[in-house]
Amino acid sequence: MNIQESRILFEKAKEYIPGGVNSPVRAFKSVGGTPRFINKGNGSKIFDVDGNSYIDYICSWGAIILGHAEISVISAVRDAMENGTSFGAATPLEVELAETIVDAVPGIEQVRLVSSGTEAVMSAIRLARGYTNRNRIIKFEGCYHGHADSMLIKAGSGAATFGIPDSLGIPADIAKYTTVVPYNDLEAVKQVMDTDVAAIIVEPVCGNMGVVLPQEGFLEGLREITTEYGSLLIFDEVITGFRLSYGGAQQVYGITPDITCLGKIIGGGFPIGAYGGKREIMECISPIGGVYQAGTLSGNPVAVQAGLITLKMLSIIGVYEFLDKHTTKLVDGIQKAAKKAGVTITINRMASMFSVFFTETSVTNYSTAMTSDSEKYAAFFNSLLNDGIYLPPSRLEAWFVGLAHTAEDIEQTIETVERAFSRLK
Ligand code: KE4
Repeated sequence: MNIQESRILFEKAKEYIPGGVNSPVRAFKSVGGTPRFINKGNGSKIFDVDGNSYIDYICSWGAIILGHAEISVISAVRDAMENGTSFGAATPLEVELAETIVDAVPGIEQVRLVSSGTEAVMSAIRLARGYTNRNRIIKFEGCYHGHADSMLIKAGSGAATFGIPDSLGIPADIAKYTTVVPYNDLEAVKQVMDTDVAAIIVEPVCGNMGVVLPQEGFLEGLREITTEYGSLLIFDEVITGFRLSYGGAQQVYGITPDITCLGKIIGGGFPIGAYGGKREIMECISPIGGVYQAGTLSGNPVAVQAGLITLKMLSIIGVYEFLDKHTTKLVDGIQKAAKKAGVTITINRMASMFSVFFTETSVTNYSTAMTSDSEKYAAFFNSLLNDGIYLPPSRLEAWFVGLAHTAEDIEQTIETVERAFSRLK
C-alpha cells in the first residue's frame, strides 16, 4: 500500500504539532507504523491522502454512527451554516436538542450542552461536589473520562485511597481527592467509601480498556452504595449514550444515575458534549445556582443541527436491531476465523461496540484487559490496515459498527481478518 503522502505529512505535522497529532492515540504509537492522514469519508469508508480506502471501524471513536458525510446531516448542516455559525446567544435548536435528550435518556430531566466529553465530565464532577458539598471522587481503573485533572489519576499503592497523578502537571492536592478502584469490584468500592465522596463516576459499559461489561449486580451495587452514602452516581455515557440503545446504557440496564455525561453521537461528528440529570441537581448550575460553568460555543447551532438530525435518524424503529444484526454477523465471523486459524482471542461485545483481546483470559477489568498481547494486536492491526480495514490503533479501544456498514463490508472484513489471523500463526 502506498502511503508516501501520509509519511510526508506526518513529518511535516511533527514540525508544528506535538507528536504530529492533535490527540495522542492518533499517532499509532502502540501499534507502530505511519498514521494515515484522512481527507475524506463517505458512508462506511474513509480515504487517505494517498487515495487508499478503508472500511472504518473507529467512526470518530463512535460519533459517526450514521456513517461519514451522511446526506441528511450534510444538507441540514449546510443550511444551518448559511444562517451563520455561532452567535454566543440562545438559539431555538439547542432547546430542541435538549428536549430530545431529556425525552430519550431516563436519568436526565435537565441538560447543559458543552463542547466535548471532557468538558461534560469536568462540569459534572464540579456539579457533584457543589451539590453535595463534598470533595472526593471514586473512579475505576481503565475507565477514561477525558483529560480533566481530577480524572487523570491512577490507583494509589495498595489500599491507599489517595490517587496518584497519571499525567505530569497535576498537583498532588488535586489527585488526592480521586480514588481509583478496579472495575466490577464492589468490595473495593465499599472499602474506600465514606461520607466525603461527592460522586462515583463510571462508564456503565467501558469502552476505554477495550470493551468491558459490568458484571451482574455491579451497576445496581453502585446505585445502592451511592444512595446509602448520599453520594451521586455519574454515568459517563459519552460512548454508550445513543450507542447501546436510544436511552443509552441506563435504559439497557434499568439503572438511573444522578448525572449522565454525553458526547460523540449527540453532535453527529461536530464538537459537542452534554451533562444532565435530576432537575434538583441541575438547578445548582449557574445562572440559577452556585456551580459555575460556561462556554463560548456551548449549544453551537451547527453542531446542534448535526446532532438533532443524527438523533432523529436513531429514533427510527429498527435502527438498533439493524446495528445488532450486523455486529453479530461480524463478531461471529471473527470468532470463527480465530478458531479456524488456531488463534486465541476473547471478544467482549455490547450492542454495536466490541473489542478483540489476544488473551485466553476473560476480560472483566483493567488488569485482565492488559493480558491482551500487544504485539499480536499490533500485527493484527497493521495486517488489516494494509488490507483496507481501519481499526482502533490501540488494543484498549473499541470497534464501532454503524448504519453505513453493509453486509458486503462485513463479509470483506471477515475475509480480511481470516488473512490476518493466518499471518499471526
Ligand atoms: P472528548 O473530550 O475526547 O470529547 O471526550 C472524553 C471522553 C469522555 N468519556 C468517555 C467515556 C470517552 O471515551 C471519552 C473520549 N474517548 C476517546 C476514545 N476512547 C477519545 C479519543 C481520543 O482521545 O482521541
